[in-house]
This record gives sequence, C-alpha cells and structure tokens, in this order.
Amino acid sequence: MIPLRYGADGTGRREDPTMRAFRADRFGQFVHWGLYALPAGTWKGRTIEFAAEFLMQSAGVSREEWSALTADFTLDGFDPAAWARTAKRMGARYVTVTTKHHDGFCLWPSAYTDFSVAATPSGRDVLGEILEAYRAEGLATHLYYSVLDWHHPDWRATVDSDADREAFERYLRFATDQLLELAERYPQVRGFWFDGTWDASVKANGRWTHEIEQLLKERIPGAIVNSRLRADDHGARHFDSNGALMGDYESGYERRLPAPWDLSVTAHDWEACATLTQASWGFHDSAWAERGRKTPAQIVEQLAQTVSLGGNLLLNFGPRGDGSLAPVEVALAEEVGAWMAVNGPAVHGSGPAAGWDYPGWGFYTAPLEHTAPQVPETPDEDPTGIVHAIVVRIPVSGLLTIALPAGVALRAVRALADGTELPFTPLDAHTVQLAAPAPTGMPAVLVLETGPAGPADGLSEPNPDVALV
Ligand code: FHN
Repeated sequence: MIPLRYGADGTGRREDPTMRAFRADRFGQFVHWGLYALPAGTWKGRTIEFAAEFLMQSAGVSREEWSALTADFTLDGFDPAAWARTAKRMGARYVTVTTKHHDGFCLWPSAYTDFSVAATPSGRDVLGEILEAYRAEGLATHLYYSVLDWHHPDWRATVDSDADREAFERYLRFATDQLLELAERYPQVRGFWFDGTWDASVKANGRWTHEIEQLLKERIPGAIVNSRLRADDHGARHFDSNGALMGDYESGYERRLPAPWDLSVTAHDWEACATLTQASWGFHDSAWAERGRKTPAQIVEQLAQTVSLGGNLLLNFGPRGDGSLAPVEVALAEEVGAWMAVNGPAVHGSGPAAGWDYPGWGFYTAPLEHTAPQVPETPDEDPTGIVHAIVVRIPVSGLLTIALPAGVALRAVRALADGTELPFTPLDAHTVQLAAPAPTGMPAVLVLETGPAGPADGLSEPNPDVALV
C-alpha cells in the first residue's frame, strides 16, 4: 500500500439511504444547456462537426464574441416544467444539470463572475427554476460543474511558472467559492457531478479535489460526488494509486459501457453517461448530429446492459437555444417511457443477477434485495426470487437458452408485459430453453421465477429431442 493523503476515503460501497436511493434509481437524465445551444454547432455559416458545447473552442471564437451570446439568451421557449415532465415520463428518477460548462457561462446568478444568467435579458435564476421544476416532479437533482473554464483569466491547463501557479491558486479559490455558493443556494441537491478535471493543473492538485469533496459533504450531508473530480497525491484519477475508488461512484464510462460480461465493475457503484446524437451533448442543429441519433431500442439496450452490471445510466438531453426541448428528443423520451411504464421493474431497484452468466441474447437483472442471494451460499439460504431476462437480440433459431446458476431451479417464466406464462423445456440439470418472444422492435422482458433446485429439477442427461443452438 502506498501511503496517500488524498486517496480514497474508504473502501467498499456507501450504504446510507441517499446512496441506496441513487443506486436504486438506475436511470437519470443529463441536461447540457448553456449559450452553446444558441449557435447549435454553426458559427458564422460554418458548421463544425464536433460537439456543440465545444464550438467556442473549435470555431476559435474570442471570449468577447462568445460573451455577446448572453444578449440572445432570452428564454423564449424555456419551460423547465416540460423538461421535468418529459424526464419523469421517460422513467428517469434524477437529473444532472450543467451549472457551468467549459465556456464558463453560469446558469445561476453567481456572485463571483459577471458571466452568468444575471447578464442575460431576463436576469432570472435559470438553474433555480430548473431544480424547482424537477423537484416538483419528485426527481432528485445533481449539479454538473466544469472545473475547466475557458472564460476565466486565471484558468490554466498546465502550470509552467510562478505566475501560472498564483493564477491557478486564484482560480481554485474562485471554483471553491462558486461550489460553496451552489451548495448554499441549492441545499436540496443530492449530488455534484464534476467534469473538466483531466488537465495537468488539476491532477497536480489532488489536495484541492479532496478538500472540495469534503467541504461539499459538510455543507450537504450525504451529498454524492462522482469519481471524475478526484486526483490523488500522484495525479491518479478515479481510482487512487492503491486502486481504491475515489468519490462515491465511478464516472469514467462516457459514450461507452463496460463489456456485458465484465463483472469486475459490479465491485463498486458506477454511472455511465450517454449522448442521444452522435457525439454532441449540447444541442447541435445539423445533419451531422442526426446521422448518429440513437433509437429508443438502442437506449433501452444500453440501460439494460448498464443495470445488469450494477450501474446507472445518465442519458443526455440538449435543450435548444430558446430553452425548449427538440421534438425529436421528446419523442424518444416518450418511447423509452412507454417501455419503462411496463418494464420499469427490470430497471428501477434492480441490479446484477449474481451467478447468472451473460446469455448473449440480452441481459439479466434482479431486484437489488435479491442481488446477493440468487445463488445460495449455504443449504438453508432461500434462493427463491425473480430474475428479469431482457431480450434484446432474438437468436436466429427463435429459441432462448437459459443457463441456471448451480442450486437454482426455474419454476415459471412469465412475460412482464401481460403476465402470460411461457412454457420452457429443460435441456439438462442447469439449462432450459423456450421460444423467444415475438419481435416488437423493443426489448421484451421475461420474469423468471426461481427456487432452490431439488432432485426433480431438470434432467440428469441432455434431452436428445431438443435441438441445442
Ligand atoms: O467535454 C465534456 C463534454 O462536453 C460533456 O460535458 C461530457 C459529459 O460527460 N464531459 C466532457 C468530456 O468528458
């Protein structure tokens, strides 16, 4: 073990009620909204095929020109209640909102900068209104904060001189002031989501990353902080130099997921974040963004894969410059929501089905309280419980093969959507087969009712009448 002052604060999961609620939520909505939604990927007639929120940098826009966008941030279509309703109907249980992205523009009237909503025509506390709208719908709220800041004169990506050091220390004081200001103004938030922490300047300041996490948790007891904030004494990020997770959950999976069979991630809490379009988080009004737009079935598959591996999915929405949601994003949310209204139990309050191997045609999830004892460790332990089988890919044979963990028998299979019982055939003591559900374009969920295996369960020899696939 390497001695560390700014490494992980503990090992193992947090098991307090706030963290358990976050874990059980499984599905959150990410919202990227700021000045970048106004040009939406195009500057002076030139469309840049890169994330809209990077336009200031990718189109080489000066601070002055970018700041002038504040005049157009007029909130003409801003309807946070509609955002919150859309998120709730989609099945999201929490929201993570950008308070300040890399361009430095703040969605709240910060006392520490002029570059905020206070400088826009309405002067309204946009962030406060958004948080209130989501709370009214019963969703928990988390605040995204970019440490990287292209607007602030003291921001440094690298610290190469004494002058840089002094500037960056001033910058960290500014960031501390802003973060404590956020905690004071919005004490009901459940967590903080840090970003823009990858530069050498931040990595060399593990002490600051550690201190600000502690300070925020003092101000908001139970606050949940993502691993992306943290660096240790040696600049290791997410996991410290001893391999222990820093922060409360790992947040390194961005626009990608762990492999479906990678059970190593079930050792800790984690959250992946995903875009709806090709690669833009902010609203990008272009054919380029549309080319990569995900379908509802793809989103549901990502969600199922995430939950099967014990993670949360934070699905991003990029409202338009006027503050309205793009109809295509609302439509997607509705379709995902229609699926969640029926199949939500396979997601909310669920986690990995321990002992159930990745089946190839989909994913298994199990209610969190059953996550551990699916496979009995002692003869007295009751393995009875349900496992959800989320079918995302129907094999060409039209048959689903289910490999049961040792000691577990399958009692019944039902369709979650309508409760229909589905017949299955044992192939041997540990394997059953059944006809796959008819394709609908969206994943089907089967409820597998399990119990302890007895002598009558399964066949001791393979059944020669059933074709193996
Ligand atoms: O550069 C940002 C990007 O704009 C977006 O905010 C994502 C969300 O995870 N984070 C950064 C890239 O890692």
